[in-house]
Amino acid sequence: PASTVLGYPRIGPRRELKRALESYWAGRSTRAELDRVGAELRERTWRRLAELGLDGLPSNTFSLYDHVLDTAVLLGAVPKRYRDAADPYFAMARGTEELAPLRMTKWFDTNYHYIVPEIGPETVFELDAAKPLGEVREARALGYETRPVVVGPVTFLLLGGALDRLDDVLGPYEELLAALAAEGVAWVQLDEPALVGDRTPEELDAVRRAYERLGAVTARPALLVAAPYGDLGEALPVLAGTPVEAVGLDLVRGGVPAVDLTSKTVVAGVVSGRDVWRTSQERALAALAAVRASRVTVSTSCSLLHVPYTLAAEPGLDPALKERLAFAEEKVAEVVALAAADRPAAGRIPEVSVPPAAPVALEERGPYAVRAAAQLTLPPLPTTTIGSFPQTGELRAARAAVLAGTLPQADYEQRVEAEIERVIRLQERLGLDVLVHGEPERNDMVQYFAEHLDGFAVTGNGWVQSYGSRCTRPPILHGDVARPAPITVRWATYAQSLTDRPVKGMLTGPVTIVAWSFVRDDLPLRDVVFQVADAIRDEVRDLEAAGVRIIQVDEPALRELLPLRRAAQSDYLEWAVAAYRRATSGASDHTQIHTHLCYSDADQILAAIDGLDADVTTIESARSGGRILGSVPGFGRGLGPGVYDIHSPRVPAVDEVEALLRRTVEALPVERVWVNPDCGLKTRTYEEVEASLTNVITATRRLRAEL
Ligand code: THG
Ligand code: ZN
Repeated sequence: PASTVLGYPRIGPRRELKRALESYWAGRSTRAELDRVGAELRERTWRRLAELGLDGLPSNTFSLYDHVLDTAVLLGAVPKRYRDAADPYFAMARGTEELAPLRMTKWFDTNYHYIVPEIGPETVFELDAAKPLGEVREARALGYETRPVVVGPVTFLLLGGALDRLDDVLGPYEELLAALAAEGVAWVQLDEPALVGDRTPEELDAVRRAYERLGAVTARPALLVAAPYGDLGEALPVLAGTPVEAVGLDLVRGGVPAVDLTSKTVVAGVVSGRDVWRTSQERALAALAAVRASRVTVSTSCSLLHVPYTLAAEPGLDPALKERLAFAEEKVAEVVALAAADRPAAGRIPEVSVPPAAPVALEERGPYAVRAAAQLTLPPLPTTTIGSFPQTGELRAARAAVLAGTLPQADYEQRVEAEIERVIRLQERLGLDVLVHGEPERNDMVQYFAEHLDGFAVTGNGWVQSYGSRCTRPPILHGDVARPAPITVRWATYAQSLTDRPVKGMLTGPVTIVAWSFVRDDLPLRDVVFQVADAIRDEVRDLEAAGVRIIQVDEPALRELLPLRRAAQSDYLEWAVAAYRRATSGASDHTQIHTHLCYSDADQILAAIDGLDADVTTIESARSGGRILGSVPGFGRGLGPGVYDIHSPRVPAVDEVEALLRRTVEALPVERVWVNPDCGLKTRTYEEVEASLTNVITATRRLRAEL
């Protein structure tokens, strides 16, 4: 069979795009220089894919910021207010002095974030095909015929909350197909990941109408509708009934469908684009053999956007582990090899099933009322922060110098201590009630814990795009997790030694550590998360034993791992909550447990947040003034709805914070309200942080004076 991939990383093997973007944004380089870097990266990708022997090369998988934003531009969905900006594309992505950016949120159940299309009744869809046409021509000039990739109409509109505009948006899609055909393009790929979630009959009808209409375009490329991240379920027969020539199936997460596809090409995603493990040839070949289609093309389950470029850039990884791994280039090679291999006769796909670990009985903490009475006494409306303070360039440079061997570890630790002292003094001066040490020792919280736990490996260059120019280096969780020694205790106790005010211990929760890592697939995810929970549980106990009275265990990714299908959600939430309680229930009643959750779309998981049973929950909801959790029956514990948005450099006015706090204490019993920013302060400057927190404390004092 033929071979292809649904998409490819685009940040550059050495994050060339990140550098070029940040230099352009800072005014240090021109748009032409940025575009040149983009062109180089595209050329390099096509050349590499061709060298590796891949038949079907995708194009338009490159993006300067985000492919959903690219699709909005393609369709003319650029809100009016951005059109006069110096650079409307980046104005939408990042905002300007005058304009807030478009909203950004998580892409399905991944750690990638996309820009949410803003589609209103005033939106006029109008094709601007410059980018996909440009990439097709660019590749052709290099000698490559490509298959442009575009987000499909149903997914695009569902992401923008505007499926009712289907008839309007299909016009530009039809024109796009015609324009690509005129350019001599043979295939186009429309990505429809929204179809692997639960869809209503109306939404399925929209799928039918969309692909009937696009199929009816007289002169058009062949259509591949790709559905990454899961099983198409009831959407597959709908798609199969339309004139599309090919469907892309995720056969890693989804099963081989029983649906008869003998009139279609199946682009069989048998190589996972979501993990870093080598593909089992046996399983992949069996899946390929089981597909009933007129033609099968071997492919990845989704875009390779979610994995690093190549293992070749990881000389530091243990060779035995490396044997088990495949990054993007190695996965392309697997696709090519599978396409060349002989297909066995249709057989059963070998199951990998491991019995889940037996549940362990853990002692539970006392009821909230008992705990609250035993915990520290604080002033009403206690003020605190989420944990991180600005990461200075000096500290990042110092960490790099330790790695390079040019700075002794002891010198580095002294610098970390100096930074902790500065953060403690600042918080004392500002008048915060519950202090933090500021986390200067952590590059990324997940990376930091992974570096200190057994069972994880960290990469040197394994960058994966999170959003725009921002990347993370997900650790690889490959073995049994254990905590060989306390991790955070020395920094927490150092910070506490500097002040009489309580200092919170800061930990990351088990679900988040796993969600932001590449995880072994030979154990049920639940069991892996429980292993991490047990390591965190040990750390909680050690912090407590060292005299720390408040411990925060964050779970910002709790929502992210929520399965896309409702049927699987309650099981997930049950074990995710159990894992959190396993991590925290070793604390005695007099230790106050805090948690922090990012992202305001918490509505779907409110009961689970309640189930975490934390004494205090801080959550990103600067805009909803405590409405969210206050409205949950039974959410009777401490709550800190963020009083300002740290994602923007704007300093909130005292009156603004005061008004928000007033609304909060009207909605919630005042003795349960905490006052805090809505997220960590790591990406802000000290200047912004000082100004913002000063205003938060002034506002809090005004309210306190009335109590
Ligand atoms: N850590 C991890 N994943 C995350 C977040 C995180 N996913 C969700 C959310 N937070 C994503 N946000 C960011 C914010 C900033 C950065 C990355 C993801 C960032 N990264 C640095 C960069 O690209 O320059 C590199 C950081 C490093 O040195 O490790 O700024 O907090 N795992
Ligand atoms: Zn947060």
